Amino acid sequence: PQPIFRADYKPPAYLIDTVHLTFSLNEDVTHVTSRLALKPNYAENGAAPPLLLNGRDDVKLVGLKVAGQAVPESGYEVTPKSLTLLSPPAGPFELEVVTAIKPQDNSLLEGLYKSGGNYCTQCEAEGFRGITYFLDRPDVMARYTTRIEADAGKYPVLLSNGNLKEEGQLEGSRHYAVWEDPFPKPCYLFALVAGALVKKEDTYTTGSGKTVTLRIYTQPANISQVDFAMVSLKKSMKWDEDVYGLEYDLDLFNIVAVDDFNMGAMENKSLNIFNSRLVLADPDSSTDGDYARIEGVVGHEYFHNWTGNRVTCRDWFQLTLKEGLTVFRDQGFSADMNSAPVKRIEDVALLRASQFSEDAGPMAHPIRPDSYIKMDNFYTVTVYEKGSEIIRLYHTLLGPQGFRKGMDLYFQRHDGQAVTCDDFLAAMADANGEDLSGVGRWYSQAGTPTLTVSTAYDAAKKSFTISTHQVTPPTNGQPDKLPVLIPLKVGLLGPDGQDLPLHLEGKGDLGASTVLRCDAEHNSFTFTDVAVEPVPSLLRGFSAPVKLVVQGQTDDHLRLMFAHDSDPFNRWEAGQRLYMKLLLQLYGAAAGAASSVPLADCCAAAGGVPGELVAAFRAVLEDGKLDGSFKAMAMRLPSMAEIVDRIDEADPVLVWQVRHYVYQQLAQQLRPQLEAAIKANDVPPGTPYEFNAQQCARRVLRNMSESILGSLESPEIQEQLLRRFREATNMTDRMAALTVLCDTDTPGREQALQEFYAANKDKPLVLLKWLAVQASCALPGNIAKVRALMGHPAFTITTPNCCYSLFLGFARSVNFHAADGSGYEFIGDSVIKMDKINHQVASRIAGAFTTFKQYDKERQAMMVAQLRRIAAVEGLSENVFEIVTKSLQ
Ligand code: DPP
Ligand code: ZN
Repeated sequence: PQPIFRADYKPPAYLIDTVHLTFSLNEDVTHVTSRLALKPNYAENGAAPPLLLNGRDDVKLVGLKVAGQAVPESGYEVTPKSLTLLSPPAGPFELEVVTAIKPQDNSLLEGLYKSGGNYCTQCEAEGFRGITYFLDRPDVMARYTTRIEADAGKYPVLLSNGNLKEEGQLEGSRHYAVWEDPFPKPCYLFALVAGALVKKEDTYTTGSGKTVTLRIYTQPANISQVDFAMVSLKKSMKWDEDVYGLEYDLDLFNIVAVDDFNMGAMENKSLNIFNSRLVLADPDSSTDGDYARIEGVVGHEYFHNWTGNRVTCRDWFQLTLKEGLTVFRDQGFSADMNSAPVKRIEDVALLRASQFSEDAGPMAHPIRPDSYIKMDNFYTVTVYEKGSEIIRLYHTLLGPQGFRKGMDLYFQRHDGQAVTCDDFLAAMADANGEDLSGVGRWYSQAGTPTLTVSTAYDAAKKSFTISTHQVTPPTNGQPDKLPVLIPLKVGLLGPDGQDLPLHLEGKGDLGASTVLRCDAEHNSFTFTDVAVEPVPSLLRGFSAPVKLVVQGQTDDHLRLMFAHDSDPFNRWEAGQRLYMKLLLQLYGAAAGAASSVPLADCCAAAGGVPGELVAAFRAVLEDGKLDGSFKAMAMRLPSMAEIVDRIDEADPVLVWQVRHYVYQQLAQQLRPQLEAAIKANDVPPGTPYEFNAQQCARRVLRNMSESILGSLESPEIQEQLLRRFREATNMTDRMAALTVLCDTDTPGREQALQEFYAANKDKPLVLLKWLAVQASCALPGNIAKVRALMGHPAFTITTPNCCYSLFLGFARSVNFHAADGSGYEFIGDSVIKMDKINHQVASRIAGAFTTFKQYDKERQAMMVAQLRRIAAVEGLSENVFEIVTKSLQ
């Protein structure tokens, strides 16, 4: 397989004005007739070059006509991946392509396939070529008319993009529907659904008074679970009007839930298709986390209507243009609907746990990659989450109004176009008359910059100087890096922890926080009129995706910030830094000790968990003013991934043990306080479940306290957990208890798992949780159970959700790193097995090995051995090939 390079971009030689598709859906062979109105895009007066259309090896060509005339065999060439019309006529012409496909055999879940007996599509990034030969690239935008013919009994509902133009009966038991989408779009936004579905309908009236019909379709058994998604959709529509002035542009908006889906959801024009786990919700099946994700993803896909659909990407290297921006928008939406500080903390925790390690590994790529073999491999946390952080830079630099001006200009200039990240930057810069070229470098450089800050207070001059030094580490293919523009939001705390007023030389009064622009390797900024030596609060709100090193930052500084910082993010961050220092210190002690010394003794000899830290933790727990969700985040130790990221060649099992030890110590020393928190946050009996900030805060704080106590593994606590599990009145509390129980080797564990299964065996989405909780369990030797689960009726290997729960759940667990290599072997087996079924899923599982350089030599060798074993498999997909070969480079 050959890589494709961003630098090689050329505009297409042909464009398409209109596409007329006819699908004749049948149980054996489905025929697709595609009539394209093509027009030249090559140099005027130039000769017509051959027309190369993309295809796939499971698509069979059965007819080809130019201007109504069959093309002779000598007039075209077919390869497994393409169809070339050798001598197209000069000027515009009509091409008709007829293909035969078998959606029922399509386990890739790209193109047209069947899920739960119904037909559906997934075309992003390059699935449309699995339906018909086409110019499958986002800069070819056309207006689509789609006619669907199918058996009326089996497939009563026939949907595609746009407006329903016509429907009726055909001979026999068949019927048809014709849909027309007035907006030109790239083929990745095409969608078709046909099946026995039922709908829930509602309406939304836009700010300008247009009434939009909203429909959510599911299989009949699930329709009672769509109310929350519908409310989320309406909130999204309102929010986009309020914040960005963007209204919906058609009279109909459809969402369809399907069980077999590679991604989370897909923003097809007016016909969003969702993984059912991101639509269906009820209190007895879904956790608070599920509700939050549903709200966020419904928003995300809806927001794509403008950022992605109305303005799309010129080529796939620009993916972050729509994804980074749309993630930024969905984060803003979720922040406005819930707690903004907690949302920010969660997003940063995710970025640091998964994107930072991607950026440090063999798959490191800039948010706008320079090359790929398989585009599907670049739907990454870098393109999405780091991409969103880069959009946030504009917002931080320009302020909300400046950002909005930039967005307005972006739509004014580019509505209906396929554009680039440079176009977005130019709109932001031009709308504000700012030079933002320093942001541009973030698009081309991979790797996480480290920003080191040193400070100096001059008591005589009452001045305080902040000096910064930035360095971005080398990554695969990018040995040398240049400075990027880092907006550093800062405040200065006085001895009582209150903000000091800020004065910067020549800038007047700046209030409590200001943004410093660090755009060179070294920068320095001097604050004046600083009455006392302050404690600097740096990178407030996590104002840039960097690793911050603060020279001279003491535990006293961190405790002051943990108790008082007016910036909620930095308040949380101070706690994380205190925990991290301790975890690294204990890890160092344990790693240096003889293996015969018990871990607890090593840690105790190294000072254990100091009283000051316990006191700080306790102060948070007992703070009457703090929001419960914030408290729960503040009580959480940095994740395994974040700790591993800070250690050279880490022993992941030891990291897990040290983290567990710290939780146990906190539980031992604060048991009464944790029990009091549990009691105080019990939702009063009889209160119906609601997904609202107040109830969620209670549940998360209670369940976090319960989980910390659970680390004690005392029989009394286990009994209490089993009781809580049984008495839980909603899935949030039930799963919280089950997760803790599942990590302990007690009879209650098996009992709870069995009861959970028995109660939910007809609910596939709930069983995903049951699979995941067992897969990610930390009990030694758990791998045998996980392997056995592959044969359980709850597990269906062709359903991506099942694979994500079981394989990715396991790959996140400490057992993945079992010293005997059994965990690596299991995941290696799974990749090889899955690659015969679904390339995208296989490649995501293979991603578990890409962090191998972070671990100790023995584990590196075992992970590399698995990568080699996978690489040696014959007929490997391009998806998996790319991951393993780049890892082994
Ligand atoms: N459906 C995926 C998303 O919305 C890809 N566009 O991010
Ligand atoms: Zn998206």
